[in-house]
Amino acid sequence: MVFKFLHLADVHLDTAFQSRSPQMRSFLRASLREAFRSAIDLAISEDCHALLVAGDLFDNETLSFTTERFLLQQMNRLREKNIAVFYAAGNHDPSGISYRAARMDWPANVHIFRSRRPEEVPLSDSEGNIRAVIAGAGHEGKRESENLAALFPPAGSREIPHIGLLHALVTGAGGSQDHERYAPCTLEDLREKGYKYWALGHVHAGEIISEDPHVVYSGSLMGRNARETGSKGVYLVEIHANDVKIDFRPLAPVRWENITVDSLEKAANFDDLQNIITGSVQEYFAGEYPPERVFLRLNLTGPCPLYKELNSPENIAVLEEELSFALNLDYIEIKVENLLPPVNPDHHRGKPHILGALLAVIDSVNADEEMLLKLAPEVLAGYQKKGDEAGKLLYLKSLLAGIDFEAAVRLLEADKL
Ligand SMILES: [Mn+2]
Repeated sequence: MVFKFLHLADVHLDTAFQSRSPQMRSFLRASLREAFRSAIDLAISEDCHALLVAGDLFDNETLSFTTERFLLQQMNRLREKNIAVFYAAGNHDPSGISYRAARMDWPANVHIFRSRRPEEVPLSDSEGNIRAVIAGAGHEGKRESENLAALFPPAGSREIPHIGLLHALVTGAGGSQDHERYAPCTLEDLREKGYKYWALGHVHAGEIISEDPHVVYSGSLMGRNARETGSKGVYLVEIHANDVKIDFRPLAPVRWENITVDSLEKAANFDDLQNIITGSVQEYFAGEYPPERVFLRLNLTGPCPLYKELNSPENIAVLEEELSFALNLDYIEIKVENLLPPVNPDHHRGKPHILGALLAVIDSVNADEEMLLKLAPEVLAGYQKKGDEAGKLLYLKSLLAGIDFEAAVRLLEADKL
């Protein structure tokens, strides 16, 4: 028997989008709903047996009446097509009695894994044969600190596929450092259960952590800021006996990209600046924009003669506007925190002034490893290994990288930069 389902997670319907303008906020919220509606469309058009939601379907504090109604309508569309929904609560939509998920009027096809104690729910076909067993557990509160995965029962049967559904942090997964350690577990905790597929939520980057068995973060359904870049969507999964086929389907109407431009040394005026940036962005996309609406964060970094001008919010706003027009992008935000004044330490080396002398000291320490070890403090914050002199030297040199530049910026008067 075949079991076909969609795995999605981290939709975060009605994200606050606090730092955005009211117009942008409502656009992004509408885009999240659009992405979710597309997932429902896909589950229906692909004749899925189930939709698996691995938590953070919405943000408990900010879910509006309109979106609550929208969500229930979408679940009802699945009910009309006989598609089951399995939903394991996450830390943003916990299932405890005082939270929204517990009080909503979910249609009968929706099974919510509310308890942090895992339970197993069989899914049968019209003749009563068990197609699959979904094992899931939910976050009852906002800060689940226990390893919930460890409590899951091992798969009893080899014939019937067992699917795990959980919002959890698998330690060591890519992007896991960006997320809170809620319901932490190891890959081994999941592997040893004998399940065919683990549908996970929490890490927004999305990752196939293992293929035997499949342990998968679907990632956020839509990127919500410049840290969640690239194509976003769901996994369409088909399990037939021992064969597990998974297919990523992009669904988000919006896609974030994050581009760093660090070649601004020659940007002497506004036109130069625009030309360099548009060139870099076009190169990044290699002449072909993705099909989604692109939201772009531009990080301007490194030395730039327009350093001071780019400190003005008004100038940034004009640059953002002109660039989005020139590049035909829906939205651009520019970050200049890592921009530097156009200093070249080489121009000051060997000169008879304080900066010249300081640069000479820096250069001599850089070239003299014995001296460097002698100057290093006993305890180093970032390097604790004992007895590894080569490693310690590498670490010390990494600390010195760019210090000549730093010295020049600090010692030169602003108008001489
Ligand atoms: Mn999340």
